[in-house]
Amino acid sequence: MADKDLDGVKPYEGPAGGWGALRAVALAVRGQMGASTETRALLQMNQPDGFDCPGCAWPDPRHTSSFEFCENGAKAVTWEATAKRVDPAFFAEHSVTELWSWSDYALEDAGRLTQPLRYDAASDHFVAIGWDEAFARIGGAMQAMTDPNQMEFYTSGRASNEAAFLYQLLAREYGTNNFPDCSNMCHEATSVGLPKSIGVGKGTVTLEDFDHADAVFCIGHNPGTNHPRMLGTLREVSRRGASIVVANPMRERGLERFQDPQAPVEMVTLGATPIASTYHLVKVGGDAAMLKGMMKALFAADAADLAAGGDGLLDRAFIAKHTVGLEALQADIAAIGWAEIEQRSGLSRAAVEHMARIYWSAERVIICYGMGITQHRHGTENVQQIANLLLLRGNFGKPGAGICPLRGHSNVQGDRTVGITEIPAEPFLARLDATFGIASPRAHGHNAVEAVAAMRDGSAKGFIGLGGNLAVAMSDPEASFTAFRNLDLNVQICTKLNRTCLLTARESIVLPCLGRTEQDVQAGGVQAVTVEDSMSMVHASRGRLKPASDDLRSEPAIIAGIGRAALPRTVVDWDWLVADYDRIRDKIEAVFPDFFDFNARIRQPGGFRLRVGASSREWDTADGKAHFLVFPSMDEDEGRDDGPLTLTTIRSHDQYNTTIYGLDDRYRGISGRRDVIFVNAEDLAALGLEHGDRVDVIGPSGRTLARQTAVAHPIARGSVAAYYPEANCLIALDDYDRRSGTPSYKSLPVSLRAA
Ligand SMILES: Nc1nc2c(c(=O)[nH]1)N[C@H]1C(S)=C(S)[C@@H](COP(=O)(O)OP(=O)(O)OC[C@H]3O[C@@H](n4cnc5c(=O)[nH]c(N)nc54)[C@H](O)[C@@H]3O)O[C@H]1N2
Ligand SMILES: Nc1nc2c(c(=O)[nH]1)N[C@H]1C(S)=C(S)[C@@H](COP(=O)(O)OP(=O)(O)OC[C@H]3O[C@@H](n4cnc5c(=O)[nH]c(N)nc54)[C@H](O)[C@@H]3O)O[C@H]1N2
Ligand SMILES: [Mo]
Repeated sequence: MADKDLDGVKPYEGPAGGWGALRAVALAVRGQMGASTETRALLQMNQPDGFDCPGCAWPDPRHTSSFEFCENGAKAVTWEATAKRVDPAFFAEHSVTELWSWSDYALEDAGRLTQPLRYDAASDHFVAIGWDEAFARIGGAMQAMTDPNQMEFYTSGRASNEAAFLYQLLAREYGTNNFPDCSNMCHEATSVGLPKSIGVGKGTVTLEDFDHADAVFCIGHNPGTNHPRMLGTLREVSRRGASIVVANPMRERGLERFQDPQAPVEMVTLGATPIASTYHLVKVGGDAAMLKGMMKALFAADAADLAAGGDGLLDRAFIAKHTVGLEALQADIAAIGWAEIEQRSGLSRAAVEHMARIYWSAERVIICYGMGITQHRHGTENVQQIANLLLLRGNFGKPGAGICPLRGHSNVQGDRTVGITEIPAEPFLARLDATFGIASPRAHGHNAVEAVAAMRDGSAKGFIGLGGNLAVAMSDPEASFTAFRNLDLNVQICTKLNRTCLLTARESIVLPCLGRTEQDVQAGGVQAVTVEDSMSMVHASRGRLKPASDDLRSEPAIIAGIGRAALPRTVVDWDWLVADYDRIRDKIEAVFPDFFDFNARIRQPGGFRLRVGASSREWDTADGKAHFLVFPSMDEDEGRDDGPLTLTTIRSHDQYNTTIYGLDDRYRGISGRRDVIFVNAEDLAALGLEHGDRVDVIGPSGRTLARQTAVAHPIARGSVAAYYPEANCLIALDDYDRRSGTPSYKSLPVSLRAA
């Protein structure tokens, strides 16, 4: 008999949003901040003159709307604007060894950092130091490196364009392209895969396109939790009568029905709007088969239509004028059989044909996707199959149509745009060098997996983290913890304490920075920063709150301080640039022509949209065409033994990546805990297990996540799901997409054993 534990497990019957969301906001505010600042801060979020929400990258209606309510945006703000502080007294009381035993939740919940810290090995405590000493120590350690490629410059996607641009300048003047970044664990498959298909590694739609789409597909993303403001958009799509088709291994409440807290009638009558018109529980890792199956059905229907004297279902004029590669794609699709499609996708032929019919019956289609598509060994090919499907019916560059990757961090897309990349293109480096008079290195650098491997193996010796919590976000904590502990220098620029800060190196420095919500004053006065959302809209963000401590510095100012200290012969006037961020923006404009009139255009309400060629059928590929690309397989886990079950890792409703706000996952019916694994009831029965049994989850090479409670859940047969980051111990560091470097966080062969 396995031992059972059903505490806090109870199915959730309500819609997404609604009064539960309002209640959660009230609790978050009460738990983290004083009443005086809360309303002001929340009301200034995503306003023409306020700060950009540090939550997700979903755009706002021109940043001119009245306050758009979002529970998880409110959690992100209250978490940052908390009244709690970790001050020198806190660090005098708690040694690093003691803090290591705290949970990730407790570490961040302790509060905002207030001044620079240095690890003192003799006492095993962090001690407060001044900024000059911090910069001098960092500069000394960086100058002691024998090769600039021994340094890793990590970026998490909350950094502003201005901070990210200065950061890449610092690293390139220092002499390396080692830019591991959170995007490497997230939408790298998009950044690498889409340019080959359509010439740009970004989404092609704008918010307005959702007003014109006849069908919207949502594949592998969970908007109710991760982009809650998108539910408002999907609600409108649904109310217009357009189709919303979902492919997701789990039933996610936000994709089923939504009670809009901004819609008084819905709130008062406890009504809700249905979201998905069709919901398919595709198997984890079954998307390639599903997408190829949809294309197979489309080709068959097209041939039948032609045979019956019709014009066919493909957009042949578009294909002839704009694309290459159709024949190869058709040959590849013709070679696959329905039995394999059904087996790999977990969907019946009828279900796949039904999805395909909705697709070809719609004149204008948007396909949205998230981590369910990208975080696989063949994430890049998955993204390209989505592009193929859209190209077949000319669903690019017309109103209401296009591809819509749901980006992660609020400025992860902007950071890439302004030069955070380990594989920089030559024209960009040439302009950077000409603008500043530096000689950027040409050799490609490390992505996130490569950086951790280099640190583990000892070839990288120094790390700076501009935000983030890499050691916890990365797969294989054993490898990443060892990697960080090997270092000569570990610098963390952050707002709150996290586990990566506690992985002490020979020299460990924590530098506390301003958050998005806080006022940023430099020599030239009050500053604004800029960010780019998921739809390539760039706009200004101005924090208004009083900083958590008088001793915080902005991210640009911190980077400038490191630049001065680490580069004794620097040709960059760091202090001059940081005195007035308009000057940084002028330099961004000089390096990236798409930012013409940058300072003028961000002063317009709503900012401006960066050029996305594919949005107007301009394909920035070598031959100027869009490309159909073949994935000659449907096995997303090629080259790996199949386990009896495939595990995916997901976010709870109460977390922001490695930041755990609380222990509830309301829409999945979990409260007060995270030690669960979601399993299909029939799979449980077949394994001789029951709802509530304690199980060990066994991954490749015997890696084990012990004592999870198996929860019966509406999830595809053969698929199981557990929370990130707890499940990262099951994933090996070298388990990643060979094209994009993205860890395969979303498909791991596992088995379950009664604990
Ligand atoms: N509140 C909040 N907001 C966030 C974040 C957060 O942690 N909290 N994180 C931010 C970041 S960095 C990112 S990248 C985004 C992440 O946003 P999402 O992409 O929505 O993130 P995940 O929670 O990883 O969820 C993926 C969804 O994919 C499904 N899925 C899992 N495996 C598969 C598969 O093989 N195929 C398909 N079709 N679906 C699958 C899961 O059931 C789940 O619904 O959100 C951003 N916004
Ligand atoms: N198994 C599994 N692993 C995953 C994923 C998954 O789906 N499954 N998702 C992956 C994805 S999509 C991503 S993006 C990564 C996330 O990886 P990261 O971006 O590295 O991690 P976060 O948890 O977002 O970083 C949180 C830390 O950022 C700091 N911080 C917060 N705000 C600010 C700020 O304004 N400035 C600065 N300087 N610091 C700040 C805080 O100190 C906080 O502790 O994780 C990846 N890991
Ligand atoms: Mo992400």
